[in-house]
Amino acid sequence: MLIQSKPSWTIREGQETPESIYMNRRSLMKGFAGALAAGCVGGLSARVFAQEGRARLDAPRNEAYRLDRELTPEEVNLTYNNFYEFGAHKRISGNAESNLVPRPWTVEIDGLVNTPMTLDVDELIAKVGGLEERLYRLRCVEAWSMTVPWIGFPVSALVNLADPLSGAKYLRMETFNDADMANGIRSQPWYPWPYVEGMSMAEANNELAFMVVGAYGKQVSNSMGAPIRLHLPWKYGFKSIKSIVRFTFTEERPVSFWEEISDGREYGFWANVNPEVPHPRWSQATETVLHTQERVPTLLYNGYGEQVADLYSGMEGELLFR
Ligand SMILES: Nc1nc2c(c(=O)[nH]1)N[C@H]1C(S)=C(S)[C@@H](COP(=O)(O)O)O[C@H]1N2
Ligand SMILES: [Mo]
Repeated sequence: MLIQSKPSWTIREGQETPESIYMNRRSLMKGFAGALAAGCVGGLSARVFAQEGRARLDAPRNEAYRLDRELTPEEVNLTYNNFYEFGAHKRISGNAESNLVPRPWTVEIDGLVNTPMTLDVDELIAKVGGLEERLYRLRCVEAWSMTVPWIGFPVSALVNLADPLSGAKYLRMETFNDADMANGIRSQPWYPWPYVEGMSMAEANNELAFMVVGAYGKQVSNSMGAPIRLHLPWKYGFKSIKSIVRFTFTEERPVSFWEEISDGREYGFWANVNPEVPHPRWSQATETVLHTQERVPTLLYNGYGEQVADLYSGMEGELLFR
């Protein structure tokens, strides 16, 4: 399924990524080395232990979704995040763990559907049927990548539950908008809160589109978007919206958070990964694998072209790759 890449990459860091990200990555790696040397009693490990309150989630692994790379260690995924509601930097996990309250959590399903509903996230999880684990890549637009053992259910199960009307062309999703829970909402009033994302109905019904409620055998952490977030592995990470409170089926294409901020110039609606289409300010040809610092080639559709390329046939005129 994924194209096997040979491990012949040279390590070149920081050249295409913004300086702040490079600096954060360096201090992260220094933090790990230090924690190991000191027998693991740094602030980083303390935060990881704080996560142990999350419930275990046992879900069978779906072997159709495998990786040709090793998994990113859990501590890295828990503590290196993009979640602007908690700040415009990578080290938001302490803030998110202390202040995001992921349960009880109400989710609304509305818009062009036969069955609008307001329900608790655990009720939603019960209604869609079984959970499964899938190993997926995550490629951030900032040219770093991770791999994650996500637990969740196909977005198509939510579509079936909502039973959309024929006029529904897009699924719009919205993150919570509570400045008491996330102080970045108040301190960064220039952003168009709440965080909004969207996908076409064809994308929502693609087998790869995944609603995430867990990772690493547990409920998903606050920092990674508890209690429910999206993962679209063939798109840049910003499409995979966290801590969703609302799913709206619409005829009109929604304008997503980063699309609105950049007026479509830097971040578009489709945002499919393509190594040959640079971001206006850096190349997308390669990516840094976060925990090893290896610089590896980026693959078209992040390696998932076989499953998704057909979604875009006939759409060549659109800005598909940023
Ligand atoms: N609500 C919300 N969702 C979000 C973001 C955000 O800032 N707010 N950041 C996005 C970006 S840019 C990326 S790369 C992924 C990061 O997910 P992770 O922190 O679990 O790796 O979340 C995406 N979802
Ligand atoms: Mo990202």
